Amino acid sequence: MADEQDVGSPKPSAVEVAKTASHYLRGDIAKELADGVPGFGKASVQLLKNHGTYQQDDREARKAREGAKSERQISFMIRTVVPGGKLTAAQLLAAIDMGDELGNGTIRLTTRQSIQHHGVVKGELKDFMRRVHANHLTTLAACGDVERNIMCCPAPIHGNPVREQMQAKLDELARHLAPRTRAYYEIWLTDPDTGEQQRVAGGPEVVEPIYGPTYLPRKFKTAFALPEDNCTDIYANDLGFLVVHEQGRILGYNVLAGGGMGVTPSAAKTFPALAKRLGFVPPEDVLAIAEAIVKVQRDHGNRSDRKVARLKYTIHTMGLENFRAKVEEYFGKKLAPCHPADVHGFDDHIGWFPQGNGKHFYGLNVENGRVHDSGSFRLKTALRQILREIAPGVRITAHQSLLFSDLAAGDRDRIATILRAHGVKTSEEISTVRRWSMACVALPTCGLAVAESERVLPGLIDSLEPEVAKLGLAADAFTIRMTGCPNACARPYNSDIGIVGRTAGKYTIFLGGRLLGDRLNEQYKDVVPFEDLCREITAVLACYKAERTAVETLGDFCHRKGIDGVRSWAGEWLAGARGHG
Ligand code: SRM
Ligand code: SF4
Repeated sequence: MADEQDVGSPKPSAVEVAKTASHYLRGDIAKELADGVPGFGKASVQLLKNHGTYQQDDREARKAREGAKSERQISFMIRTVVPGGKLTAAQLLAAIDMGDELGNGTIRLTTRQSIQHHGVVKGELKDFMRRVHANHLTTLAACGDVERNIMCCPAPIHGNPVREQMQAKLDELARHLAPRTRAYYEIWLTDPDTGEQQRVAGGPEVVEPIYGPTYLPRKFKTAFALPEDNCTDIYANDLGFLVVHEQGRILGYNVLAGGGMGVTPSAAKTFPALAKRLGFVPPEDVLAIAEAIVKVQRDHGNRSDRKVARLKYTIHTMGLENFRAKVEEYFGKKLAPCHPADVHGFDDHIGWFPQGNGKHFYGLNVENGRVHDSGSFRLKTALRQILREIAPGVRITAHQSLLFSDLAAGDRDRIATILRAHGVKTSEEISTVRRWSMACVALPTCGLAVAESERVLPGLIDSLEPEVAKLGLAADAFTIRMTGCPNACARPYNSDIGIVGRTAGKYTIFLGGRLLGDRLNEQYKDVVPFEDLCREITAVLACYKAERTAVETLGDFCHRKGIDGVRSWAGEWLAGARGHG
């Protein structure tokens, strides 16, 4: 079965064929789960994504075994849905335990506020899903051709009705767009002894009132954000709800549609896109407009070529006006024009803040979202202690980090003491450049990676830190986002500096996006060896330092000066012609 590669064929892609035949995502998963071999067949591998799991093999282990021609060492990545990133201390503790007992001993906080586990073997998948369910979470629709984990600003600020109502709306929408299939409960949550399901959806048979039997043509992502705080990167989502508020009251939401980052450089028809401003809805219409847009994508998205099946391509093909008209038809009324409100701020919520009810919250920067113990760095053990002894509320940010809420004043020192005792820097002790950096998973687990990301970005930041300090830019906030391939899981195409894997050990550098996430960056240099990245970026920063205006951010400066202008200035700097090379 050719999976996501079908090009331009009018016949449905192989994934569509598998979904159609699956009877609401059942397929042969249950049968193959019990067949005693380490992996699943091709159709099941595709269907399993909708259940939140990817069949993978450790690519390094495979390489090491190549001579022996042994079988692939198959294991599974499992993603858990965490709407708005909101968890309890007990839930995060349980997730850490599951990583130790059934996974590879780590957990990964993702760029969409959810949790990934790696290295779960087939024989333990069912146990894993049952434990996720017992932890009051699910993996259903964490991946696959459905609405994914919906993002929302996680700041746990009390007494702010705008934030509270936005977060409540997210919960409502997440429930509304969740798949209804009972397949998940049948396959994963049926008691092996009694045959009883842990939870049974109502009704005699599965009906997917929103998705229908073939679900969506491709993944679908939604985020909520505030104009003054776009920490969820709303413009990178298929669907965005930007809160419009005045005097502590939500007037409604600007609806944004058609954002997405992934590209296939060899396919010119693919492109990253920022979401387009579609219209304005009052709060009571959020569910209906979301459903209308999802259904337009369901009925008009490309089901033969998965490379151009995301909503951004549907809009591109239909044209924005035709798309809006079609959405209005499904919505049953005209959309009001967008309110002028737009994003103008961004807060990663890292550090110590009052939360509005006499308590505080603390944002802990987790480098690239990886929770692990390694040598003297024991973040996982430190987290266990914080979660057990202080039992804070927990939020995952869209920047792969953690917020602890409901803290008393004295908890600040307790947390710092626990972190330091485990070799973990507090958020106040890390550099600004590290704080605003983010990398995708990439090697060794991601089957699409062409270059390293998570494992090499910390080293790159180590080398950049002294250069940034020498230039006097240590306090400047700019985003550095790295990915191991152009699929762009760390959203590199709207960052100040994007570093995208091109081939083993080589990267493309992009410049000119910005913290606000409302502008795409442009290619600056291609096929740059990893070992040259620090020098290349330092040259750009030197240019910024020399020629910026007093108020300009790095991205705004690169955008104003132009990529060619930066390239030529930095080239002279690198050649020593500007005295620092
Ligand atoms: Fe992603 C595929 C990891 C956020 C765009 N992404 C993958 C897979 C499942 C690889 C695969 O298909 O075999 C990666 C799993 C690797 C592993 O071993 O864990 C993977 N994506 C991730 C995560 C874990 C990166 C991270 O470091 O946090 C993020 C999980 C989010 C979540 O919790 O749901 C993750 N992926 C994103 C984002 C960012 C976002 O959504 O805000 C994007 C760009 C936005 C977008 O969707 O356009 C993103 N991932 C992709 C794409 C390209 C999609 C496209 O339309 O071109 C793929 C490949 C695909 O779908 O064919 C992909
Ligand atoms: Fe894998 Fe590419 Fe996504 Fe990184 S960007 S996790 S390498 S698919």
